[in-house]
Amino acid sequence: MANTLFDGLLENTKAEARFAELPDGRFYTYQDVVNVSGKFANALVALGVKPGDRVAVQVPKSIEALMLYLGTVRAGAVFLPLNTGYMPAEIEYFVSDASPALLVCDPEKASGYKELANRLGVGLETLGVWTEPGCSAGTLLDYVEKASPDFNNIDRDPADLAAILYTSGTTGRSKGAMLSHENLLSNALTLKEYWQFTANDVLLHALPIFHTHGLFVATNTVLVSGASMIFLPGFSNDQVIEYLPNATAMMGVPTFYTRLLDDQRFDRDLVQHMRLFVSGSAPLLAETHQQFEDRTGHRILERYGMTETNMNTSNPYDGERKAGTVGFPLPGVELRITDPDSGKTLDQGEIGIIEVKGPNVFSGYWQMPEKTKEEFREDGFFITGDMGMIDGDGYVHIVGRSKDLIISGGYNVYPKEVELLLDEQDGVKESAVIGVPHPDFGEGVVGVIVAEKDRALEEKDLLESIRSQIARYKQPKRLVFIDELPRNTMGKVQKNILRDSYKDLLQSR
Ligand code: MCA
Ligand code: AMP
Repeated sequence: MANTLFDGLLENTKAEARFAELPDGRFYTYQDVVNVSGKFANALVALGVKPGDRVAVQVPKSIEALMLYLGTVRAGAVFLPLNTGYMPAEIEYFVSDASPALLVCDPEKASGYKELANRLGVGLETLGVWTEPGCSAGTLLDYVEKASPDFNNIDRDPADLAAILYTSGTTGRSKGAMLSHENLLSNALTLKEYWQFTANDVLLHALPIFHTHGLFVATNTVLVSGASMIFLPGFSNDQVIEYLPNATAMMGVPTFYTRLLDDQRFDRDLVQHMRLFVSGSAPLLAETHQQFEDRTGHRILERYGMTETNMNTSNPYDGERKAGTVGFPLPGVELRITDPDSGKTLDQGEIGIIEVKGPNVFSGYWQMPEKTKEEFREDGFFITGDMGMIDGDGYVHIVGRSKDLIISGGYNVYPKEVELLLDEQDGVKESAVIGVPHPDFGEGVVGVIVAEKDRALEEKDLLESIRSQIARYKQPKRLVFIDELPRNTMGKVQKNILRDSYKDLLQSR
């Protein structure tokens, strides 16, 4: 027996090789990864975490948070990362739904979470950045510092759960995607081969680590390749430009690349030595792809994935990287395009819903068997909700979404969740939330509001009233007030008309 994910990820690594370089000057070798994640695993056990328990984590990006992820996996528990932008009301939902054994939060947020943790009967620990032994960086490290680095990994089968990641739902209720050891390991191995990662690679890591992209695509691929990374706390042009000369590869959302292209320091000389730039999480405009090539000589490699499925398709490493497409199904992934109504498989060139099947695809939504059933076909294909087609050369194109979803700077916003909140506000009769073009984030959130009769509402007051209730990136960048929402004969709000009317609203920076 073995711990499928941890053993698989670390299988070919060399103890003395470098795993991470941090901007504060610290380095982690692979031996450090084993020792420190072992300490975290022992600390979790000391805190009463048992195999199968969930460990919910909302902490700033740090190497310690990564070690907590690996420690959780080694202890046989289930890692549940949460966006650092979520407000306490949002956290309460995830904690009630997943009933974790432990909630680990930012030391600065602990006082705000005590009552919630007590009420829900969840252990609360804090984790900050551990710059040196003994530094006060949260309560979890008190256990970690005392713990032994030796830990006998808990056996976990390929089908056992390694992580739960929440994705927002079209009904406004978030769903926990259950990801197994096999889902994560198989995808990491596939990406290593497909993108030709080796122990010589240095990945510039500027993504957040509470999502599939930064946590699994980036980190697991580095681990399984025995490669190393420069682990930045977040994305900023200054830091990326400073560290690019020491990197060989970078992964990002399209906003990273448009921001870099806006910076004259980002030029051919700076990136001449680079091997690979990967983009995903949101559509990369063909125009950005072209500008990037003109400026740097590199063709960005675009790929397509989802929280529920990890990575599904990718443009080839060798061979034509076709702008505006997400490439071919990855080895082991079956992909088909179906008719949204009948579910029948469509011919090449026809537009329909993208469905996928493979070892990368999750097993279902946490405690939502009905919802899970709705999103899988009987033959095991998962219905992604993305609209696409396959061209004559076999490249997959994403042409839209059948789900009402906004992707802003790589973060998903489900309009329903924001509409429910706006509708609750004093003086609001109803609302419709839409995504419109945004020069930095690709799409930006706009709320269209109908006020109750004889009520005059102010944009800034209404925005203020929701400010502390949902994550900042979900909040509308602008609100507009109209007398009536356009509806079709079935009474459904015609969001396409609204999107057209307000398409220029966020265009000026
Ligand atoms: C920040 N703000 C945003 C966003 N980010 N608003 C809308 N959408 C966003 N993505 C808000 C801030 O709160 C702030 O508001 C204002 O916008 C300006 O913030 P700024 O400082 O410019 O932002 P930033 O801190 O530089 O962040 C932008 C970012 C970040 C670097 C693009 O959003 C980011 O790291 N995105 C990556 C997301 C990601 O990893 N997605 C992968 C998930 P105010 O000033 O008013 O307070 S998808 C996934 O995993 C699937 C599987 C896949 O395929 O990969
Ligand atoms: P998430 O639920 O956060 O995992 O986001 C997954 C969604 O992001 C997918 O269903 C797609 O709609 C979108 N997505 C991911 N990669 C791409 C891409 N390269 N092009 C267009 N959309 C993408």
